[in-house]
Amino acid sequence: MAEPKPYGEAGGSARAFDLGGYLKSRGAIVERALAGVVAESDGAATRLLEAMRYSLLAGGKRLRPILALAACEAVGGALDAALPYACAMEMIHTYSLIHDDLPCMDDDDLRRGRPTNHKVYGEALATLAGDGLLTDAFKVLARGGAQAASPAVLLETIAELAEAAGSAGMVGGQAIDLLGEGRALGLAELEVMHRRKTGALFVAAVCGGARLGGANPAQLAALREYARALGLAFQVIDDVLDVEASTEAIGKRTNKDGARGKSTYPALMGVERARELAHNLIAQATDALREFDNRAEPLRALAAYAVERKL
Ligand code: GRG
Repeated sequence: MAEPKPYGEAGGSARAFDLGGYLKSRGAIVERALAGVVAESDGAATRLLEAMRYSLLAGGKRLRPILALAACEAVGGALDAALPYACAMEMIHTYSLIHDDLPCMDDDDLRRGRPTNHKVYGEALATLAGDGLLTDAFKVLARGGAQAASPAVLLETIAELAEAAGSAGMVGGQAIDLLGEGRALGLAELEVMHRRKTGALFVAAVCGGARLGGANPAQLAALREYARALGLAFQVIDDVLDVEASTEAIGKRTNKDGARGKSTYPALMGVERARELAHNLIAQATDALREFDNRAEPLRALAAYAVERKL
């Protein structure tokens, strides 16, 4: 891979950070790598691969893989060290969206501006496409990561990702969400649910990327704090967009939480206070990066973007 210039240098002078350029450059690296992680044909199972590629290569903000790369860069690591991990993150995120959209879960027709996986491939193949992406993510990480990381670092990264994606993290959060439908959750319960359902993958993205980039324990602790605050802020804004944005603008059905009587931040505290909460969380996230030099500028800018985004 042609190595793009890392942002900033240790002790280097501050300059205005071009987040648009950064997202474009790191996004392009992620897209290229993702295009190669699922084969195009496999004899009798080619339709399964097609279903996996349909959702994986459908765009999306690529926020989790870009966060993994940015965290790797923030601690002075080379992008190649975190690229298989970045791909694994997006594969797991995509599987969660495919399964979340199934009729037995949120029953959605539109995702990333196109028909959901099961609308095109049917429920059974969509379920398998999600299963394939989840399982293959660990293959991509274990095989690709072995070239850049020590066995101990890679093993810890794999364990942390499994924990974040599984019953202790995202899957557990999804279960809390489903089991809580039809009953009003308080703010504390809502936070616990979102920290697992959405936040855990953000923490894994940042900490895994940093670990593979050679982070020391103090850096990892600070980055964990950053990612915990960022993940929750992202979710608060997701709730706000569900109320305020149009379906055309964000490429998925909006106002679905309210329609289902689900507890959300705007429902519990109003849109204005929800936005204020998100801004406070981003201030916390940014403060957690105080010891980092300007190689953490992408992480700082990504935090601001998470609350200012319109999709
Ligand atoms: C089915 C195991 C399982 C888990 C589902 C992530 C998730 C858990 C459900 C998605 C539902 C949802 C809308 C959650 C809110 C936050 C979120 C994850 C939004 C989607 O992520 P983006 O905005 O999407 O990063 P793109 O398409 O840009 O990647």
